[in-house]
Amino acid sequence: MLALVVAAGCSGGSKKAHQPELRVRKDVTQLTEQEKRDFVDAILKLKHRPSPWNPKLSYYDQFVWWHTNAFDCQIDAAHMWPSFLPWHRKLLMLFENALRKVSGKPITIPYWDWTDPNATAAVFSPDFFGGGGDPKHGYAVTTGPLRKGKWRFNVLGPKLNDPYQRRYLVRDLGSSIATTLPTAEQVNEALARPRYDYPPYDIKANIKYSFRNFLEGWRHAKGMKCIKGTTVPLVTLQDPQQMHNRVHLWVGGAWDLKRKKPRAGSMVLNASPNDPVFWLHHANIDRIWSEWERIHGEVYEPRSGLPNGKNLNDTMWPYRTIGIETTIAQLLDIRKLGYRYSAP
Ligand SMILES: [Cu+2]
Repeated sequence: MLALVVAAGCSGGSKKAHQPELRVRKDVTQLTEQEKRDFVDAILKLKHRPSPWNPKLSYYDQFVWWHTNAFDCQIDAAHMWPSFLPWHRKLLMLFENALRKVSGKPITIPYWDWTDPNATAAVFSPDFFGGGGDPKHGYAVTTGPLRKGKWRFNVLGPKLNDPYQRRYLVRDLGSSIATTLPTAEQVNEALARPRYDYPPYDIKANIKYSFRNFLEGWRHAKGMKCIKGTTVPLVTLQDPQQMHNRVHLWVGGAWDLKRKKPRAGSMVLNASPNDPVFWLHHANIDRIWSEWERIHGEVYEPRSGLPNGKNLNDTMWPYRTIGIETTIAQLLDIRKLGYRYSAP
């Protein structure tokens, strides 16, 4: 459980200590038709296998459950803190291993470079992840392998976060809330941030210095609050969120903003991994982090002072609950973890 299963095979016949071959996560535009089919098929399979950690959930839904419950105030593991990036890095690794296990194929998660219109078109094509929602059908996705009737949600966030409790994929690509995706210039701006994170190490960390908060995308935040057991960022949907957050908003969309409970698509909710685009988006976020690390070094802060699960040498929820004692420090070097990203 602890050790990462690295792709089999070492290059060369040398008996000297050799480096295992690195897995390569490709740009979505580099995938062959067969690789696209294999990726989607493996996702569909995961949805029908039981989770090895909780027999009540499917293997796929286990990941949705973890992401959703990471917002529990007692846990508060995965967002609005420096642990945002390592937490999702570990989640992607477990998800990638799960895809390999159910498919028996050397699958890697492709990344969606949303600064490239060709990549965006490839992601939302009918033979891959399907298109946007149909406004005549409540913005339900009605095309592709994840369409309504084919792909059902079993894990939903609390009503506070997801008042409509829909069980099918809802998207409104590029709607009024976020009409454009982040640009390559903005990615470069992120890469130029001098520090991994910056006090107070949360949603309010100064984005002049904090790479993590710049990339996570909180803007004009007033803080965080525990409401009915769930950590809620004190921002409004209308606030111009950027980078990672903006991509979630661009895919999901939000409308009827004047309502007390505005409607928002699946990617905007705490249970956002219900839209498998989540994985391609987060692979890209992880790739940008690895780029920043290449430039600035594998540095993480803080070393101490934050609640458990957020400091350099802490283990993280939920991984520690399934026997994975990996610390944040052990998640900083992707080559040591056995993978790299291909150039776009
Ligand atoms: Cu997330």
